[in-house]
Amino acid sequence: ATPAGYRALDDASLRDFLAGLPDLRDRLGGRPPDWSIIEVGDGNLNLVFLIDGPEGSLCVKQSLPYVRAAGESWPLPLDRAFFEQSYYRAVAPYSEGLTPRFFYYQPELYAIVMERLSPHIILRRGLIEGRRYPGAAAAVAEFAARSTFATSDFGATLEEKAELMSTFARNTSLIRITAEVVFTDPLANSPRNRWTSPALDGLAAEFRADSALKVTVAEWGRRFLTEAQALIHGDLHTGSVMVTETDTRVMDPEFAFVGPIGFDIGAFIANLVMNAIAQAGHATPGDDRKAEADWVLSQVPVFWDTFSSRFLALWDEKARGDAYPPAMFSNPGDAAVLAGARKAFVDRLFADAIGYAGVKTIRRILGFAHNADFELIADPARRAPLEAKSARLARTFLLEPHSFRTPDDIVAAVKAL
Ligand code: ADP
Ligand code: SR1
Ligand code: MG
Ligand code: MG
Ligand code: MG
Repeated sequence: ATPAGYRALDDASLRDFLAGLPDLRDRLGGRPPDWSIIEVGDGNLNLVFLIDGPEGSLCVKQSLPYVRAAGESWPLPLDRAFFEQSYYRAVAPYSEGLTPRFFYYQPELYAIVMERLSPHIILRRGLIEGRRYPGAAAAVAEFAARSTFATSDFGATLEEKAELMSTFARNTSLIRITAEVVFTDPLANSPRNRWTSPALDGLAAEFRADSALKVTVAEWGRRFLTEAQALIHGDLHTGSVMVTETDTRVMDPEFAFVGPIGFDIGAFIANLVMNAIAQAGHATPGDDRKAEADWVLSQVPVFWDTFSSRFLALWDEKARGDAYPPAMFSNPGDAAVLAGARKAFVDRLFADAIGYAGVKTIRRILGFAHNADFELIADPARRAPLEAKSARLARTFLLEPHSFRTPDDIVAAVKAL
């Protein structure tokens, strides 16, 4: 049952709620009737309000007791807001300027008050419009490197990591959503699945009949549930990043838990690749989108190279955890061998990212939650071939992973499609 103190906020109750919080009221300025409030949630799960006052603005995000994109027939516990604010607090020391500023959490309302990002837009939307964001991939990579290194067994003590594991292991409602809608459903006969039909009926049946593909996805699902490497964002697609041409913020971390780093890295890579493939579907006479597709694809190596070099640099500068403990490697002769072992670990993260990128792509084409990159291509006759190309590339990621040793291998494979 919905907790007694909870009510879904509306214009009047949100005004009252903020009016009772002096610091936030001061940020907005004026009096409550002077504030303008709009609900802008366009995600799959939650309510999001933007509040503008004479002196400033705020954003309030609130859990609903169901999956917004499905309606009340798909109930969902409210506690995702608790985990979202826990994540913002946990990564705050490492993410200055790379997330919205977190201001306040109201536990009975499951409501988070944070900085309203403006004039930022969702990265995915900007890319679909053919815009370029020169610093975005590197900023997301910097964020991922800092937040995962600091919460890994290399950057945190085992006690610190145990604390994170104990908090975020309870984010089971959302971990279950990922287990089901990302890993299980797309290759099973789930009534929640959908695809561009009838054009992709054959592809969907072929994928569901592919035992080798299913075993591989199941193995990545096992790793997702068992490899507690670091505190990860858990939903790091291009719709979880807001940008201007000069500023990038990672947001919407409600799926956070201590899991495999490659899951976040693979999510971001998969979403860049899907956007690049989808560009042709947004072409108009006089704007073929080829240069835009190439540019988006060029951000895959930027993203990986920044992530891997920053993760390794942090390991060099800030090793203090209980895995590869610095005390074991105090001989001058240890340095080169240790550097090689660290590089090998990061290379394994790339291999993990390829696997998760494959899984995360297939779910967007055959599963419940599709992405705007493809969905905004209105004509199914244009959309389906691009979705099919993405799905087949994803299958290659999963079944021929050794063909993808570097990000340039991904770029070459997309260009060869
Ligand atoms: P969901 O968890 O339901 O996906 P999101 O956190 O992704 O919700 O937010 C949904 C939308 O609300 C975003 O796509 C964005 O347009 C807007 N939004 C979210 N947070 C902010 C913010 N801090 N500032 C401005 N707009 C925001
Ligand atoms: C039922 S929720 C579907 C998806 O929306 C979220 O943004 C996550 O990506 C989740 O898998
Ligand atoms: Mg979202
Ligand atoms: Mg979300
Ligand atoms: Mg052009």
